Amino acid sequence: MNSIDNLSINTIRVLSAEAINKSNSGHPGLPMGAAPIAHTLFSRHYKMNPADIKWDNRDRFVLSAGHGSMLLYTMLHLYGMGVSMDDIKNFRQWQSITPGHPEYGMTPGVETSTGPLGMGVANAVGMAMAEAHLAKIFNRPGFPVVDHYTYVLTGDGCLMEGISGEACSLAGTLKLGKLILLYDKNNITIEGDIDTAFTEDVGKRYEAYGWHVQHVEDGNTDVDGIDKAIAEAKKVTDKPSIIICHTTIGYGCAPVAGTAGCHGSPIGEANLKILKETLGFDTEKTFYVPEEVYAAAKAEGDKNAEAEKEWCEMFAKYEKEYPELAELYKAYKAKPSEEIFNDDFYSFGGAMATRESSGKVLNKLSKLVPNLMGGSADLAPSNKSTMDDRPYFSADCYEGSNIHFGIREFAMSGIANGMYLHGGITPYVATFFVFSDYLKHGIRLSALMELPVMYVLTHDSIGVGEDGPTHEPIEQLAAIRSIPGAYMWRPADSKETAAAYEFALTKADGPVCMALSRQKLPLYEETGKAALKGAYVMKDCEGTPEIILMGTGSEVELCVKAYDELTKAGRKVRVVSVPCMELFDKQCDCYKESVLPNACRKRIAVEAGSSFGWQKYTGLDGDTLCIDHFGASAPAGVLFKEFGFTVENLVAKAEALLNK
Ligand SMILES: Cc1ncc(C[n+]2csc(CCOP(=O)(O)OP(=O)(O)O)c2C)c(N)n1
Ligand SMILES: [Mg+2]
Repeated sequence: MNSIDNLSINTIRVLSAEAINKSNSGHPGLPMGAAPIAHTLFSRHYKMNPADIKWDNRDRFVLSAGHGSMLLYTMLHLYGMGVSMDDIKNFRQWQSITPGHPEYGMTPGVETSTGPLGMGVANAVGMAMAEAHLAKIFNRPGFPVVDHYTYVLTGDGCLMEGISGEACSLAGTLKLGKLILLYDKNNITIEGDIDTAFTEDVGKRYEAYGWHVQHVEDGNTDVDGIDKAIAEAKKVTDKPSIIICHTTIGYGCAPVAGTAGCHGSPIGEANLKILKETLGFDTEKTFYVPEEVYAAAKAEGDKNAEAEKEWCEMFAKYEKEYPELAELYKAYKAKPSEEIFNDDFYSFGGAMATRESSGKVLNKLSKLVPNLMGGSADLAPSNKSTMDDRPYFSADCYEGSNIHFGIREFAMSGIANGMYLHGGITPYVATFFVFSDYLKHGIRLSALMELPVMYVLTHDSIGVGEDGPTHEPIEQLAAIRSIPGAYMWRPADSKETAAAYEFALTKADGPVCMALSRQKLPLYEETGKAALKGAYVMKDCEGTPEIILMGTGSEVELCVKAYDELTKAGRKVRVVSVPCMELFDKQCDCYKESVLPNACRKRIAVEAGSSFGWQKYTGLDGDTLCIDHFGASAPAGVLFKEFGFTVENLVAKAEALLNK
């Protein structure tokens, strides 16, 4: 290690600890211990241009151990990537761009929101998959248009979490050679020594996943060792790499080093003084960065700016040599044109299950949206989630765009988020709706980051029948509806399903979750683009209705049949289809009033799921026909009948309400 390395690393340690002291909250242990890893990566390998942080061909860096955010902010500051010294001083404060954990969209240079341990690893796997796919599609001899590494830094916690195991197992199978995981192995987590809960040989586990495994025994000082390991990892092109760096949490400050105490508490003034003295810093200077540290970082940035310049020149030649590919490259980065959502897109043969409709839509889109990429957690035949005209993505076929995720729902969601974050890919994932709980945190992060990832969630109710309560979604609709920014669709027919896709691909600013039926549903005249309002009048009466029946998905059919009966009996009835509550809630007041007029307070919500949440539309004077228990195992028809989803029961409920 030369003196500038030493000075830079110690600057990272001191600045991070100092900012955390100032905010009186944060996690100093990781930045102090992992400073050599971050410094070596940034100063010798990480390809990015501070003047153009979003350069397509930059390396991606994910700090999966998001609690170590101050390490990332310090690096972004030193390398001139949009974080000022004032931002550092405002760590964790109201409206600062240096929040407690890295937040995508809030800080330039933050590639994904991290903090939920392990999730960043799945994001990184998604980014590496996107890179491999795009490279295969676009690169030509002499034109490495897409050619970058994805680095992810984890602690012990990320590698204990199941999601990282799921994602890394898949990454091994896919031989993602440009994925490099840097493991800050300090053997400490919040409760102390990892021996109490984590004794396996992680290296051997990763070897078994098919990864290239290296150790750096002295991660505290051996910059050349870390450098060599990264260089070595880059040379291994047919396996992802893990570099296990043995470090000391809180390195540099004897009273706290190696203890869990410095994981998540500021080290305090006295210890900061000790840290500065130990590392040879002037204790009188605060928030101090030596000029030569800035200068070295700037020199590195300038070198990278040159790399982007060369890339741009190469791309200009590529545009001449491969004009069609260059056009396609631009199309991959854009949203699809609204014109593709035409009558043909909305035309279907007749009655079918909405999972079937979704399969048909995906196959239409396959021809219209070239960057569509996705798949299922081993349920593709049931989810109807395969694009028939495209190959599967595999180590031998990175051009493929169907994905076998394996039975790994949670990683699948994190990978899809990573693919979207990479750019150039429109991702979708699929599984049974009931297992949305397995990947729910991925949906939450899609929503938090405003990523319009599509979640194809089939077998949406007790309609699954014989598989019984473990497979019958009940509370899942309410659960996803409760996530701010997520769009929960439950289409009544094929055309509403098509609308869900149109919305996802053109307007959505968050995940679009589609609950799709296993069983056949009718095809209605009234549906189609009307569904883009979230809720709309499907059947109506003269004047103000006496009662409104609101339904979603398969229960719209029940509402329509009950409407016929009640209308015959002289009642003034309206049916409202509610494919997406969140979208309806965003409409103007006058539209909402036109669908659910204040004057009609007798309203019944009909949905084969939890009644939770429907009260916002039914109010105090309405009623629900829902399911507030876990269902049962029997043929679907029997279950619907036994749980009251019959025309007679709905008509009786309506009459009771009308006569109240
Ligand atoms: C999914 C998840 N579970 C729990 C936490 C709370 N948590 C934050 S950091 C941490 C310990 C992490 O240990 P390690 O990764 O080794 O970091 P270090 O203590 O070495 O900084 C825990 C349990 C979290 N952020 N995410
Ligand atoms: Mg640790």
